[in-house]
Amino acid sequence: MELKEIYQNVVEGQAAEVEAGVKAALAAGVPAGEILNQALIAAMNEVGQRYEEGDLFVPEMLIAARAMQAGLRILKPSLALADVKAAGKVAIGTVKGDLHDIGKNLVAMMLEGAGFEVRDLGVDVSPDAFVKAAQEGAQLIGMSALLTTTMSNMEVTVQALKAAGLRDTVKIFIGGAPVTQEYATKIGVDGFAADASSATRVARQLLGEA
Ligand code: B1M
Repeated sequence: MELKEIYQNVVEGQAAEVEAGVKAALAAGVPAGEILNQALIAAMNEVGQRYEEGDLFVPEMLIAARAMQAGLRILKPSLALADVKAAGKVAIGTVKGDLHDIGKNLVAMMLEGAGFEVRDLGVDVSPDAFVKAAQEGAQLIGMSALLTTTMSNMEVTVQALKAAGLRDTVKIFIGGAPVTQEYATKIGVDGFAADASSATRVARQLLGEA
């Protein structure tokens, strides 16, 4: 199957076709990095752009992201063998007290689609768990919050990273419906993203890859 077909199937959210396409491309000897960059990541870039332009909506973006992940699962062992360099290591989670994960999952999927190595810490993530992830090698910490009452745990986590002496070794970015750039500036994090596709752009900028 051609890369163009895999690309189109990701955009259209056809997970089974993407899986079959990636298998066929690998069997035909197409390098894993080429499938990743020219089909999966390129397609998710288009999806993200169309979402920002209001041409696609959250459900379509989720379905496309799931199709991309189906392809990624097939590709992952070959990528490890081919030693394709990850764009960076990100640990992402929804902050303590907050159980909303749809937006966070979408951001995580988009980051994976953009080539980042993503460690999903889940929901209700304590400041200590973010600190541990930083100690274990995360270069970027991503925090999501959907409740005005849990947003303050973003600042608590920043303080915990500072107390652990890790603030200068990681970049931090935040997002979620009630979160704003103003709030990000106030609590001293490095970036804010309003949605999943701008999150990948912010992550790239923070690691100096934009
Ligand atoms: Co809840 N809830 N909820 N809820 N819920 C909201 C957030 C609320 C606005 C509804 C309302 O009252 N209108 C309200 C919050 C009010 C406030 O704080 N101001 C609310 C409330 C009050 C609650 C409970 C307290 C209700 C109760 O029990 N009394 C309770 C809290 C539980 C808890 O967390 N401790 C609760 C529970 C739930 C459900 C479990 C039922 C369910 C969550 C299921 C799940 O996530 N698995 C739920 C849902 C679904 C919602 C709404 C309806 C939808 C949220 C969502 O998934 N949006 C929501 C109302 C609404 O937003 N319209 C609501 C779609 C998602 C794709 O968008 O998450 O914004 P979003 O993510 C976006 C961006 O924000 C951004 O990118 C994403 C994609 O573009 N983004 C990031 C998100 N994280 C990012 C991180 C980044 C960068 C960008 O960098 C790291």
